[in-house]
Order: sequence, then structure tokens, then C-alpha cells
Amino acid sequence: MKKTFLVLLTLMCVCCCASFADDGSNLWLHKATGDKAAVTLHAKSTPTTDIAIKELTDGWNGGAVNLAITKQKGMKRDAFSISRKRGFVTITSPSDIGLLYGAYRLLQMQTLGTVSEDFELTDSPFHDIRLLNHWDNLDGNSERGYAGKSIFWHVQGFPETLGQNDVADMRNNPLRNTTYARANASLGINGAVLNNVNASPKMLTTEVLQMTQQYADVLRPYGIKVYLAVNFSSPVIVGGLKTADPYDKEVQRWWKQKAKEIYNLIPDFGGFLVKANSEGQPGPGDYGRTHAEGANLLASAIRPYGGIVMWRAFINNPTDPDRAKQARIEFEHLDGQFLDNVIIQVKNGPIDFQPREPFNALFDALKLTAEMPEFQITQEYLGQSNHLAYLGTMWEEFFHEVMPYANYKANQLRARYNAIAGVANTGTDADWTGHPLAQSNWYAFGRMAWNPDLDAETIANEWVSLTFPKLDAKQHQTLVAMLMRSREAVVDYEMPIGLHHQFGDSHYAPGAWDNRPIRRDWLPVFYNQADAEGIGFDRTKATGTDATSQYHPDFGNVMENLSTCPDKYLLWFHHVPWTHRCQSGRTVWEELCYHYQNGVNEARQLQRQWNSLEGAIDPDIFRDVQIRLMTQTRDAEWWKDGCLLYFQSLHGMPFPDFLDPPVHTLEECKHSRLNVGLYRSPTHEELNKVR
Ligand code: BDP
Repeated sequence: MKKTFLVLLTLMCVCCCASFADDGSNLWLHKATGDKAAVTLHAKSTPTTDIAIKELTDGWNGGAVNLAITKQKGMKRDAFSISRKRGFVTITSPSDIGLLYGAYRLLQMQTLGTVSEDFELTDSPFHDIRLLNHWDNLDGNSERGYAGKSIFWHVQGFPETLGQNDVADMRNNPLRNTTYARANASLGINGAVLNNVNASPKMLTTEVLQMTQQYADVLRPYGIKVYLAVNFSSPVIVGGLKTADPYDKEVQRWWKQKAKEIYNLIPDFGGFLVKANSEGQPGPGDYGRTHAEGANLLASAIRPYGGIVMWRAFINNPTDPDRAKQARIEFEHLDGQFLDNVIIQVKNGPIDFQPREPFNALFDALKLTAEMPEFQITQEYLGQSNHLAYLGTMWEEFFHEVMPYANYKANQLRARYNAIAGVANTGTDADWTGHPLAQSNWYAFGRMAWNPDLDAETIANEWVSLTFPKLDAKQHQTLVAMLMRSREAVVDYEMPIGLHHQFGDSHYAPGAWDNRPIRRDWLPVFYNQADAEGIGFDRTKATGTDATSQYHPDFGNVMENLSTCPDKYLLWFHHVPWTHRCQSGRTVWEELCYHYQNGVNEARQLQRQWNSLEGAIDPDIFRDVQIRLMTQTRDAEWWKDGCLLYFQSLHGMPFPDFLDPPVHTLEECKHSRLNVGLYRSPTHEELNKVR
């Protein structure tokens, strides 16, 4: 009897531990229940319906399910309905992919505990094209990627030694590639640009196109199309032509031929993403041609096959002294000149993925041309994979501004293509995203791409429930609270009250003092304009660069006027004396001190909150996040001390009493390891090795 009990106990322990051990690789995806649901398909079977059936069979434990294709007038292809009556579930959609989306939704609801006995719901995506942009290079590196290597490319010495074994992670690791595809499909993400916007011309060689075809084949059943970022000089570098001029007949023929080759391999290829005439990339400007002439060259080549061209508005070659105005200056006058399968891809803010930016004034400037937002899921400027920064709150803020002040929804709906993209944070780390909690950003992007009206907190609640289903209500709330406050904490110590681009070279550590002899508008001192008298970048019409006039007056006038400009954008739009009173009642100097201090306090609070979850989270993930939060607090102190000591060195005012005295000297901050990109937290794999 005693022995049986012991065996049972041991078995229970093994089972508990086995189900508890988690390296984060399964993301927010449900686990198989053990039961086998009876699923009946009332439609032609396809690879996509096979996946839907398998997911439901393995994961649903609430009775029989019917899947049926039904065409309903006005219903989008990806939309679905789920109904449950007397315990019997029916999922309907006009398409097989809609059925798969419905299946994932039902399984998510099961984990969230929101399935009732009888219910009916219909859901339909707002954006039709919902894309990840992977800034991955053929050599396996990922630009601004902080989660290991590229999940797609590991081509050594390309193209000479290209062989079967060089084909990337995805093909060699089927489990991993299905997880990627399932994760995206579970959110409705339906496209992936597989390579960096700083695109290698080699992407268009036959060898790489054949590899791309393999990805397309793997991802297709999950409703995910592949796209490529292309280099405008490809006809010269790959094609051996003398020019890439859009008006050259040979060049036009080359692109048409290339399009034919691509669509022969990949009949549903999504299209091209192009960064042209920006940061050294080639473009139509090299031949005296406009962005429209360049974009149309590519667009007309892939138009017969249904492909699109996403032409980026991030033209970081400023002609105006204020880089924030550049996108609108470059593109507004070209409105109406683009083919209808061109979409202008616009970063959410006008500078460059800062922790907080007002929306880019190019939104709403184009009336005849499609535009799509580009978010950055990878945290280039938000502590990379060391800091916790849940970006749902940032994107919610973007939509709250752009919807009323830039007519966002109407503009999206009138365009032939209605799209959105996010620069991915995925890599080869076991947990995919480096920081285990940064998975929430991939999740939030997908959810908001589907429905931009969703609020960040709802999404955070979903993600926590799906990823950590074993937390009790209090623990769940703690983690949601951490996520919800996290991005504002980063804003507090990296860019309080609109003070932007204060980064050193690594885009990680503080560099407020940085005044190297390089392009002025890459330097923190250019953006802070700080001296003995005051601080801030004047973008007003009255005395500054007049960026405020690029906005609709309902937004621009509020920003222009010092008395109405919200504190969060104060130093983005205004240069003010240190003694200027903020809306909070504090002076600018006090207000800066207040936010830097708050950022440090918040980072500490994140540590405390996380520590309270010990025992409730898988120990490996717990320790991993714990170390990253330690790093975050330490970095927050560098930011606070470095920036405040530098500003104090200009005006000499004392620190307010509420400020914790610095623990670093300014010199120390200036020469900190943080700034040379050597300093980082261990990856998930490295942590595992140490254990
Ligand atoms: C900046 C990044 C750089 C990108 C560029 C872009 O620092 O790596 O190539 O944006 O978006 O944020 O093209």
C-alpha cells in the first residue's frame, strides 16, 4: 500500500514537473488536452482545413465541432463566425483560412475560460494585409534583432558554398517552423517579409528564390504569404545591366522577367518591400527619378500576378533641417502618381521608433495613395531584449491619435490594399524573443493588426492567461499590471516629456552629451538643444521648424500652443527655459528629475512585482526575467544619472530634494560599457547552459 502510494506520488511529481517545465518555446499556443474532439468538415478538404481539424481534435474538449464554408454577402474572406448551441459548436467562414482563424479563436476562448454553453460571435479583421517584417540577413544576422540569429537565413559564404545544409532553421527544424506558422495564424498574421529592408541584391538570385519557395510552401497552409525586401540596384548587381533606371527598357524587362520567375516558383508571392534612397540604399533618385517612378517600375512588373509593392517612407537623407518633416515632404506632392498596387509604408512616428512619438504627419496627407503603418515590435530603442516594455500601450496611443486626427479608418478603407506591418522581434533563442515577456509584443501586434480598436489591457490579459494559465487571479493581475506600466517606465527614463533621441551609438544607452563630428541630426545634442538657458526641439510655426503645420489643425494647433501642448510632448514640439512651468505645476528641470526618478522607481517596482511571482512561474523563465529586470534597473540608473548630471553641468541648478542622489559620475556614464554595445543580458540558451 505504502509502496503504491510512493510510486503514485513519484508519478505525480514527474507529471507536474513535466507539465511545468517550460522554455517559452510554445509561446501563447494552447497545449493538447488529451481528449480527442469529433470534428466534421462540411467543405472541400484543403491543407488549411486539415490543420484546423487537427488543432481542434487535439485541443478542444467541449464536444463536437462542425466546420463549414458559407459565403455571406459583405463578409470578408478571413472573417468567421462561431456558434455554440446545446453544446454543439459550428464554425463558419467564406474561406478555409477563416475556418482556421475561427478554430484558433475557439481554442483561445477555452483557455481564457470565456466559452459559455450557448453563444454566437462573428469576427472580421480590419486590416486585410497583416505583416511581419523580418530584418534578417542572408548571413544569419538580424538587424536590430535581440533574440539570437535569423530564423530564416544562415547562408555561409553565399553564394559559393550554398548547399542543402545551409538552408535555414525553419526547414531543418520542422517543430520550430510550425510553431512560427501556428503562432502567426493564431493571431491572423497573414504575411511575412523574410529579409532586411537594407536588402541584399542576392535575394533575387535563383538560389535564394528557391529557398524562399520552400518557406512559402511551409507557410501557405497557415494562410501566410511570403514577401521579399528588394534592393533597387538588383538589375545591375544581379542582372549585370548597366543601370537600374526605371525608364530603361532593359531594366523594365529585367523586373518583368524576375517577376515571372518568382511567380513560377511561388504563385501566391505577396510582393516587394523597398527602402530606397535612404541611409545609403540605392533608389530612383540616383537616376533623377521620383519615388513614384521607382515604385511603379516594380509594381507594374508584379501587378499582373496580384503582387503589391510596399515603398517605405522612411527617407533618412534629410533635405529639411527637421528630419521629422521629411516623410511628408518627400511623398505629399507625389500623391496620385503611384499605381494602385503600391502602398507607402510609414513608421508610426516621424523620427524613428522612439519610445514615444506623436504620429507621423504623412498619415492623411495622401488622398489617392494607400498608406500602411510600420510598427517596430523589436525594441531597438526600448531597452532591446534586456528591458520589459509592453508595446500594446504605445500602439493603442498611436491609434487613438491617428484615428481622429488623420482619418485613419476611412483612409485605410478607401485604398485598394489595406495593410499594416510590424518589424519582428523573433530570433533563434528558445523563447523566440530574447526577453520571455517580449512575446507579448508579437502577440499584441497581431491582435491590433486584426482589430485596432482592441485596448492594450484586454490584450495583456489575454496574453497572460494564454501564456501563464496556471497563475491565480492575484498573480495574473500582478503580471498584467507590470506589462501595462512597463513602456511608460521606459519612457520615463529614456525620453521624459518628449525629450527624444538621447541614445548613444548602440541605441541602447544614454548619450545626451553626444556631440561627435558626425551627421548633426543623428546626435542627441541636436535633439535636446540643451544649454544654460533651456531645452527642447522647437517645431512650432511661430519660432521653430513648423512641423506643427504638417498636422491637421485640430492636432497641430494644440501642439503649437505652449499652454495646450501636453507635457508628454513638451520637448518634442517646444524649446523652453529650464524654469518653464509644466502642466504638472513643476518646472521643466524638476519635471525631468521627477520622470527620471520615476523611471528608476518603476523599474524597481517591476522587480518587486516579478519577485512576488516566484514559484508560480517556471523557474528557468522566472530567473531569466529576474536577471533582465536587474539589468533594467541598473540601466535606468545610468539613464537618470547620466542625463541629469549632463543637463546640470549646463545650467548648474541643484537637484530637487525628491531625487535620489546619483550613484555614477557623468564621466563614468560617458564611458560606460553600455554605450559600446558590449553589455547585454545572457540569452535564454546561455542561462540554460550555466545552470
Ligand atoms: C533605424 C534602424 C536601422 C534601420 C532603419 C530603417 O536603426 O537599423 O535600417 O531604421 O528603418 O531605426 O530603415
